[in-house]
Amino acid sequence: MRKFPTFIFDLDGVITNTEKYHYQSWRIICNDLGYNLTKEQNEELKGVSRNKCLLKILQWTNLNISQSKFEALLNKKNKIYLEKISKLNSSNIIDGVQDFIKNAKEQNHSVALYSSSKNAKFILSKLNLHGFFDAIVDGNSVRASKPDPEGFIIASKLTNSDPSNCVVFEDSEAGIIAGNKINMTTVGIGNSIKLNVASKVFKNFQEIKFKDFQIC
Ligand code: B16
Ligand code: MG
Repeated sequence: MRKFPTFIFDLDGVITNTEKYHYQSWRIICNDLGYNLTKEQNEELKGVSRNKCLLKILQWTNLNISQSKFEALLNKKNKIYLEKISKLNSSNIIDGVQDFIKNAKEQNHSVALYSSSKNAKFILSKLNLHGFFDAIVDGNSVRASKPDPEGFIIASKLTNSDPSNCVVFEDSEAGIIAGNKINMTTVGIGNSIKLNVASKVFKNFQEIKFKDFQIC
C-alpha cells in the first residue's frame, strides 16, 4: 500500500465544465416530453448514469414509455450531447485542476479518474489529459454507477490503494455519497448545497492547500 493518499478525480464538473451540456441536452429531451427540467432537479442527475438519469426524469414526469422509446431517447440525448462537446479542447480544462494533478504526481500520489460517463475516454483525449492518470474507470467499467461505490472500489484496486487512503474530488452528491460509503475522504468541488455531505468542500482547486492531503 502507498504512503501518500491516492487522488481520484471525477470528470464532468471537476476537470471540465461539461455538466452544463448534459443539462442542456436533458432539457431538450424533457421539452419533447412536455416537461420543464429545473436546475435543482439537474443537481440530482449529476454523477448519475445516462440510463438512471432517464429513469429519474420519467419518475418526475409520471410518464410510461416503451423500451424502444426509452432507448431512442437515450440515443437522442447522447447525440445532442456529443454535438455540444464536439469542439472541446484543452482550453476547456477547469482552472487549477491540471496544475493540481501535476503537483500530485510529482509528489508521488497515485492519480485516478472515475467518471460515470461512457464518453469519459473520448473527453479525456479531447482535453489531451489521457496520459495523466494511473487508472481510468468510466461508465463502461461498472455495473452500478454513483451513488454505488463500485467504480471507486475498482479505482482503488487498480492503484493498489486502500479505500481509506483515497481522496475523492467530486461535484455531485451521488459521487460524494459513493465515496463516503467506503470510507474514502470526500472533497466537494463547487458551491452546490448538496455537497455538504462531503468531508470538505472547496469552490475550486485554487482554494485547496495541497499539504492538507499529505498527512496519511
Ligand atoms: P454519459 P461524471 C456523469 O459524469 C455526469 O455527471 C452525469 O451528468 C452524466 O449523466 C453521466 O456522467 C453519464 O454520462 O451520458 O456521457 O455516459 O460527473 O461522473 O464524470
Ligand atoms: Mg461530476
